[in-house]
Amino acid sequence: MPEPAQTEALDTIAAIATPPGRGGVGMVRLSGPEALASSLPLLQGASGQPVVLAPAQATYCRLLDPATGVLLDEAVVTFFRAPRSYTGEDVVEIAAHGSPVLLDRLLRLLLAAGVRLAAPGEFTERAFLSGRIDLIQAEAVRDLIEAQTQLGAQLAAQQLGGALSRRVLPIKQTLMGVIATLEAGIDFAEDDTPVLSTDALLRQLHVVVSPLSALERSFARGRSIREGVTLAIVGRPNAGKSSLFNRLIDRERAIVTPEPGTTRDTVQERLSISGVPVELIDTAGLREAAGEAERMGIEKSREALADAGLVLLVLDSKEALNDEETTLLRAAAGRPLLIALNKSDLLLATAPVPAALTGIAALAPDASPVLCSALTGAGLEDLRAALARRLLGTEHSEQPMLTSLRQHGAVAEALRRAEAASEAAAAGLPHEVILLDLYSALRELDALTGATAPDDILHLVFSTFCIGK
Ligand SMILES: Nc1nc2c(ncn2[C@@H]2O[C@H](COP(=O)(O)OP(=O)(O)OP(=O)(O)O)[C@@H](O)[C@H]2O)c(=O)[nH]1
Ligand SMILES: [Mg+2]
Repeated sequence: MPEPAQTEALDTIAAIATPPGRGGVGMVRLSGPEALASSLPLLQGASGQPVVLAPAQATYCRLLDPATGVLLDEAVVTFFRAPRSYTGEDVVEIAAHGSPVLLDRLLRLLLAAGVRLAAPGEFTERAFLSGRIDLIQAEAVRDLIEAQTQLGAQLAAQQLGGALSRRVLPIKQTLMGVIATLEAGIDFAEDDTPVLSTDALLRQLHVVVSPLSALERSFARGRSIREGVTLAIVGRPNAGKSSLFNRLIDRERAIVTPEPGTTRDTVQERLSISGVPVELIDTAGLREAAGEAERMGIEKSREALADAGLVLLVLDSKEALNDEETTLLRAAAGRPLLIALNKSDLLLATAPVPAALTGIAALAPDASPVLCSALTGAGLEDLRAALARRLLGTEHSEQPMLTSLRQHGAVAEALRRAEAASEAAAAGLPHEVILLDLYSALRELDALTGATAPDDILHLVFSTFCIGK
């Protein structure tokens, strides 16, 4: 847990914490020193008596306009006394009926009583400022709310529980240990204190670099799960792109006909592949277009191809690569690409080898194409598994992952500095020089958990939250 970054008393904030629109229950949340005093004038017991709110207990109340005494609603009100609350401050949660009109009135009455409207993410920001959670956990609150798949939610919950922070802590401790040893060596150099040997120093630095490097690599996976991936299905007309698209989303969404050039506009659907939110795009077959509409469709295919995080190239198993496909494979070099050899059901027992294999081996030797049939469903599970491997990477690990660009930036920089320190140590440079890099690495790890994050970074993080959280 970081030290409280701010100790002065903040003002009292309020917001509607439930989503806009009608619902069974709607909640207004207050946090700050005046949370209780500001809400009590609006509350009354069941038989009109003044309300006493015991901490951490739900209390049935009548909601009134304090100026007119008009009954607004009935509510269940919970008071959390500082520091045992979400924000670490006094918090009052008024759960009334989920009527936007009512909740708006309630909020206005509180604002009239001197409470301020909360900014996006301000409740969580206060939890961070009070030292109750670190910055990684604060980001996890936002990620949990915004998770697109069960896996994404699970990952965020793990991070909220402090799993990622706990993975960073031992790295930071080792780093501080190395710094302390080197500092001691410098301070006592004149007193014959044995200075760390280069070998011993390199070994210790390895204990920092190696887990940092694994953590840095975890971002590819964490990012896919949190942000999702765009997956474009491309290929020549009639290869079976739309048929495969329909198979993957498990319904007949795209039009399929035996006529080449069927798909014109791109067709998009969201689905989850092994917990990764995927935006699947079916595109028009690539060829010299016959007419205006098809030409425009093909232009859109090329745009989808350029923007996609992962490309699924669909080939016809019976056909050798044509010029368009050859160019495409050449252009795809170095980009995440998966090849499906579709229509495997049409391969003859006498000629079971797909005609395109030689061309693929020459142009994309690492592609490991998947043989399948959108018609019979053969190989579809292999295709899904291959897609999952591409989306999640092969580095299987139950370890918590980096999920935001901010986290990745800090870890990548810490790693770069730690590696520079190792190189300096290997080159026999003075410990003062090595220490400069190590201190920089430490600063990055502190920024990661928010122990020393500058205000503008904090503002950036919390401004991405929704109001009321
Ligand atoms: N035998 C066989 N036919 C298939 C298979 N996949 C698709 N087809 C047939 O191939 C034809 C074209 O399929 P589509 O899915 O429309 O092909 P497409 O690649 O989307 O074609 P365009 O939209 O024109 O670019 C249809 O008649 C499909 O039924 C397969 O695995 N085996
Ligand atoms: Mg199609």
